Amino acid sequence: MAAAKRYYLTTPIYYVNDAPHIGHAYTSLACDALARFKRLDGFEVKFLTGTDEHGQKVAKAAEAAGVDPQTHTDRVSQHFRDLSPVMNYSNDDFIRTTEPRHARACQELWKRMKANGHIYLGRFAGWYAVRDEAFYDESELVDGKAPTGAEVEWFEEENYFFDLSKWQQPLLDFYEANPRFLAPRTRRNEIVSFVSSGLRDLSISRTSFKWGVPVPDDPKHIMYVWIDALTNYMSAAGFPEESGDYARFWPADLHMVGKDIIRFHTVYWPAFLMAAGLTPPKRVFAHGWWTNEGQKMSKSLNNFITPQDLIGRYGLDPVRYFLLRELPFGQDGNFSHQAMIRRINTDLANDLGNLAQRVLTQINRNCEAKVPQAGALTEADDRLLAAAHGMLARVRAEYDEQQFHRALEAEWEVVGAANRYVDEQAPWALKKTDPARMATALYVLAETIRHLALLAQPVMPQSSARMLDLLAVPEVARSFAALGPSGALKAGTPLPKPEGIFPRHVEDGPAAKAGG
Ligand code: ME8
Repeated sequence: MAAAKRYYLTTPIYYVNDAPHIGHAYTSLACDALARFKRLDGFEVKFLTGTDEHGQKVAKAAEAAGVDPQTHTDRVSQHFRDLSPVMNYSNDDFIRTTEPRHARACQELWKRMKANGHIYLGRFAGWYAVRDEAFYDESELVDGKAPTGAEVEWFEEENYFFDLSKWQQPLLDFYEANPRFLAPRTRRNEIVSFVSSGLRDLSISRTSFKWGVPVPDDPKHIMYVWIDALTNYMSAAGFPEESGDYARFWPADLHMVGKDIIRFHTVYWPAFLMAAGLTPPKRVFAHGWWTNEGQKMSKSLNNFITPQDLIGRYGLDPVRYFLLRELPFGQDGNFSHQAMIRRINTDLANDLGNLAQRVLTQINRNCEAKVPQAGALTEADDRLLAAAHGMLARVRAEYDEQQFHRALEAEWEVVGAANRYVDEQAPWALKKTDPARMATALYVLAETIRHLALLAQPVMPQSSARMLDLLAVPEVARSFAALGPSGALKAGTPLPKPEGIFPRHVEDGPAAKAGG
């Protein structure tokens, strides 16, 4: 039997200090599209997201809200859980770091690192930024603040340390031996140069507050929130149980993260795992940062875009499409309403929507609302069908590099080719003169639309499903196994009455003024 194809991918677990905004939604959306792609491509997928609930930052947010940390985390974590139905995420699990399965995994990881001689007790004195939950060297401070702009405070206490300084060479060897581990390339270079410049041992416990996982055999210490947080990827797989998901899914295929937390994922995390004698994940991809109409999104500017706002205004699938199409994945980019409307009206309404609408309406009118019968194929027919059949290989390669915008570009090249074909073949003009040729051209177009709809499913699940409904493609024929001639539409299949799927966005009312 062929080895099972499995794929385990994760989002960061989000801090429960605030409600989710479009930045959080973006990371999870990219993972959702990839998870859906892999399932359609025959993989058994585990797609994990969740919330990061310990540490000083969360404890302070609870204090500010005037509630105990558990009440606070229960409340805010729910907002992130509720995002799944709002954004139509298909995550298989949602982990909270306050769950018992998580504490157990953290303690086991700690014990293994300790048993292997990589944890020791010492005294820490240095600068700590609660907002980043990170330590900084004196030499890294800029005008008395962290390089990220976060406030730092002097911090001195007895802590457990991890011997990170010993992991410089093993990490460099690991990056060398695993060229796919860290992407995109610019981030890889950044991390290699950071590690090459030398690493210091890392303080990994706290005694000054209690909101965390207790250190095994020394419960006056709690674990540093990043050891705790990173371990979520294993606790959700059932570690340390050797059976079940852990055996089937570890090492994870992909941790998707924002560029702000790449150091934790590509330096600390593989070092912790190697120290515990465990296998690091296969890949970490760090994407870029969204700004809002040119400005950084922040609490002080109160300019966070929420997914709910966007969806209310533009609809879910157009928002999903825009976010993954507009930015080259990996780069920073700017959100603007103007760009959003342009994508909706051009790519979706004019290009794909109009193609489907024109073709399906003609089939409905001129082919008795049934899949037409194709006759002999011309060179132009063969060319368009070959483009449709060739999409999977290209799109798959782009998904495997997390280049979602390029995958969509490849699909829209075929949309463009199909629209040119409609204009050239002008099937509506053949109704009287050459109905057989008209039927063939409409069949070729319907087949092309079937391919486009199947491949658009990961990014726009609802709209693609409606397109496939209009082509009477049964549920069982919607995986990528149905791409190509083997799953071709059958002549004579009755089709439902066509309806528009991607309406143009027309600004009206006060939103128009706010939108710009
Ligand atoms: O860092 N643009 O959680 P967090 C794009 N708990 N992505 C953005 C963004 C923006 N403007 N703002 C946030 C933490 N993100 C830790 C993670 S993982 C073991 C622990 C996304 O709530 C991006 O993915 O601060 C970033 O890495 C993440 O939200 C940070 O979420």
